[in-house]
Amino acid sequence: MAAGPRKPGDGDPRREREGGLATEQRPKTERPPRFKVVLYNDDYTPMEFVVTLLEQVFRKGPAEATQLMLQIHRGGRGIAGVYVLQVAETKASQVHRLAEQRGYPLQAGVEPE
Ligand code: TYC
Repeated sequence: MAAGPRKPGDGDPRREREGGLATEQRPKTERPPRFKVVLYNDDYTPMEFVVTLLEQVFRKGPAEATQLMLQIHRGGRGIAGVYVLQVAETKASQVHRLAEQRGYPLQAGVEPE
């Protein structure tokens, strides 16, 4: 029997359903996973430095940066931002590099959202 090109309707009805609309309906809009950049409190990093870092690295406005710094100061840690993995890791590295340049022990971590 000659095997010509397969057309819709000439196959196994189970396969027909699998290849049909039912499996095509989910739009391909899956988001990549996101990661939190967490800043930790310590006793030595100056408040003003943390505020400036939140403004420059995490693009916070002055009021939000100040509130977040105080929240970290009082609560021990806080979320500076949420990003795709590569961006989160870059920002955590920037925190460490800038703090190290000034001799401050400020620590940042990356956690799944
Ligand atoms: N606790 C620091 C101080 O009193 C300020 C500080 C805030 C440090 C937030 C780190 O992530 C931090 N100077």
